[in-house]
Amino acid sequence: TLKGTFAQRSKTVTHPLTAYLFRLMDLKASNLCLSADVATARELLSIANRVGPFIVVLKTHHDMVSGWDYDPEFGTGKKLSALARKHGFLIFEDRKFGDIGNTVELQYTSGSAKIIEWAHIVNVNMVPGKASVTSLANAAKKWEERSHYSVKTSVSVGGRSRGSNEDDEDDEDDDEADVAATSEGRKGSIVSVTTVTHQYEPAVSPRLDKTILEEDSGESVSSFDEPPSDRGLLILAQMSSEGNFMDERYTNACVEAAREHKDFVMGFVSQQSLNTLPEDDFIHMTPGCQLPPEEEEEGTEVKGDGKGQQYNTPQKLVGIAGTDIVIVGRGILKAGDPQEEAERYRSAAWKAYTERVR
Ligand code: UP6
Repeated sequence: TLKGTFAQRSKTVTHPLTAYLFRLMDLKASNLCLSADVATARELLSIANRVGPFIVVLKTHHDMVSGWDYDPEFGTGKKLSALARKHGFLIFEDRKFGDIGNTVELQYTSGSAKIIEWAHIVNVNMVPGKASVTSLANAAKKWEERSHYSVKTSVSVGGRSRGSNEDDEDDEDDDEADVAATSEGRKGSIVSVTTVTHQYEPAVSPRLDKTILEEDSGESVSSFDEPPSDRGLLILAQMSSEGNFMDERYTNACVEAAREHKDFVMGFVSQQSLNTLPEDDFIHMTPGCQLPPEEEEEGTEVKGDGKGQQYNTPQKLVGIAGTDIVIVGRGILKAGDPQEEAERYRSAAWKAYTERVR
């Protein structure tokens, strides 16, 4: 898949959220994720609004943000979701869950933060074993079922019944379609069963701070479709930090777990592409990315942060190692003009991608 374009991959990938993300990347010409490691909720919303046009994923560490408002209707999570819809990006809470299955499930869905409610994507540190992935997958499934309802329309003309989901080859597994087929069956056979899924929307949309909205430079309402309501997981398979313990055997076990949960696992946080089998189409997001300062030559080595972080350029990560999205924190946040710097990173990462697939 190193040569496959994001547009092509959006059509074939299994996970609906990955398909949406690939489409977004193609539309916005961006494979940039901002790691919004800021101190306050106010700064978080402000930077999300300013950098939103240049990114496709916003990564958070909600537990380093002070002043996080936990209100389920009007809190920080809901405000972030509103900005995500407005600019077209997904929210990735970099929680790196790392405990027994039962605990990670509760940490994902409960507590003050209720991460599952506002984060499209989370990630897991697989040290405790594969059960943590299974538990998060089950939690997401339960949540997805709860927050949806279905409306069914059946047409009876003659022929065999089938669900509207074209990927669903096996009608026997589709309980709801079977029920519809049985009730309609008395009158005649069914040619199509259409399932329309609606998402519950809060009655009032979250009030975004007026000053935050006014910081916006231009057009404010985007025309991006709503993302699917599916939740997604990234497995932390490789780290950027010096001397980390994620060796090849560990990374391979992560890939194995991902293949076992393709309906929930979107891909990896990794330093290289881990798609090795022909059917693998996982997405790869990569932290430890910086560009040399603008005045220096392209391709210059980038130093670490003196605290174990190691940096590579988008050219090396996307162009050579074959990852898809670069995750940039301080490279953008510490710049004099974060908006301008986000555009510089977007353009460099996108160039690395277009040259790779050419
Ligand atoms: N992160 C890494 N390396 C990993 C996994 N995650 O740096 O292997 C996260 C950090 C931070 C961000 O927790 O939020 O990515 C990198 O930030 P930086 O660009 O400012 O170094």
